Amino acid sequence: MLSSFKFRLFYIACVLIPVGVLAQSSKVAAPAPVLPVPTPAQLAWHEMEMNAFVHFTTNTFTDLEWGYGDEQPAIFNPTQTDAKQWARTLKEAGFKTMILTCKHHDGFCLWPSQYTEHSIKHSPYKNGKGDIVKEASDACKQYGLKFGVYLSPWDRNRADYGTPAYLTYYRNQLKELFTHYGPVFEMWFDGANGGDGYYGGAREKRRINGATYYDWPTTLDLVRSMQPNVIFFSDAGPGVRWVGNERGVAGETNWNTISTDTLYAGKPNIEQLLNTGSADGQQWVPAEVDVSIRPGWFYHTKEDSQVKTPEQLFNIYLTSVGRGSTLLLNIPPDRRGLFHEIDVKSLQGFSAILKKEFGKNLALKAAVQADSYRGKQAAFAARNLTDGNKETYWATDDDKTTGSFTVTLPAYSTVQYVVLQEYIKLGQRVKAFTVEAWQDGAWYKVAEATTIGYKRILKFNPIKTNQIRVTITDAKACPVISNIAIY
Ligand code: FUL
Repeated sequence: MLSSFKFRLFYIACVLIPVGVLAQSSKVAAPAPVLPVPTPAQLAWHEMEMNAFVHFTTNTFTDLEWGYGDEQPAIFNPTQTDAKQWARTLKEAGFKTMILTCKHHDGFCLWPSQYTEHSIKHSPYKNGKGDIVKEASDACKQYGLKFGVYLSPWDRNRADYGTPAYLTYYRNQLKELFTHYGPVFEMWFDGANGGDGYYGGAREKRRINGATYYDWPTTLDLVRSMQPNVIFFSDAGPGVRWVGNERGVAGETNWNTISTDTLYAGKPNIEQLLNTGSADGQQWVPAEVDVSIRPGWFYHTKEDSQVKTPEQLFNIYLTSVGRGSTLLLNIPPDRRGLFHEIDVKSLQGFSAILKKEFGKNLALKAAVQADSYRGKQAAFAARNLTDGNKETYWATDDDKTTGSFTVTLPAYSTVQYVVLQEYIKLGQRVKAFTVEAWQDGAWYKVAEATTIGYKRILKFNPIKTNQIRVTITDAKACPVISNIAIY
């Protein structure tokens, strides 16, 4: 006879375990990814949302946007440079990173490169002992920002620009930047190539073949061998792409996917393609929205009255982050080497608007119901949309490319923003959706849009409501949505 302890074991082995296995095998698996999907470094980049650009060089002192390359290093003389002021201001305004123009098209280097004399080491700045790349990267570390570098491929100072020797020079500089200044999260490869320049005294126009001259694959491999996780920005990525304009506006339809082999300089309407990406794109190369807080990229006193207002910056936030891209906002230090007071004030005002508009998410932990959910399993249920956990999501069965869910707010409230996020680890899917608000016994359509991606923010006329319904009307595969927020 079995003792009662043994009987329990016997019961567990013969009855409960098989039932458990059966129950498990009837579970529906998570949706298969819709390819392509982001790399872990790209995912981290999406989550940064707000990045800052810092343009600083001899142009700041010559009042130019593109230096010719014949500027004397002696003119670079910022007397109060304080990279900590830049980093502190950015941190307080909600930015996650800082990308510095270590060398712009004029070729002047903000660090004492051993490969050129055209640098800060021949400027009066700290008697030639200064290193602004180091100051900036140290300040980033101190304030918890990631650091990125811009190293212009076009160099109007170098005599060897246009020959193979210049590529060795350029790569040597990358070695300096990627080994002496700590982790670099992003490398910005500017596509500008204007032709004429000083070129060591030749003062002529030089044309290079943008498709072949730089031999990018070799350069990217070199950088990856030093820092494997760096994100490369260029028109065609491979990490992130240009958004096609410098106005701060991502496409209303914005796919993170695009086929990079179809991108080439001079292609008709390339800006339009970069702006929207393409639903059937073969690579994940999201758009980065670079725009300056001033009309120019460099500081000019005459533009002090044209600094973008907090409201303008907020609108840019809505057309960049709010359309599933990240914002790369440029703030140029002035001739003192400081962010100008007007710019600082505007950034503070911008961050105050963000806090005011997005301070309290009315949907957090709110009740939510979907018309269906995947396999009727809690793992894919609608409540994942409002649980505040970015790793959980609502998904439908595979045979559906539509679906809707309704959030019930704790009380009638005036709302004017709905924020949606796809679980992009499984790819970007949604092609069209609507948002409705319940009022006086009826649904009113308050917004209609196409793509969602990492984050979509819809702003509409304020409406008093206690229910918001989102309907996905078209998608590449079953919708997988991780978050809804309502403000
Ligand atoms: C452009 C450059 O020519 C501008 O000077 C600036 O650096 C901007 C971010 O990219 O291509």
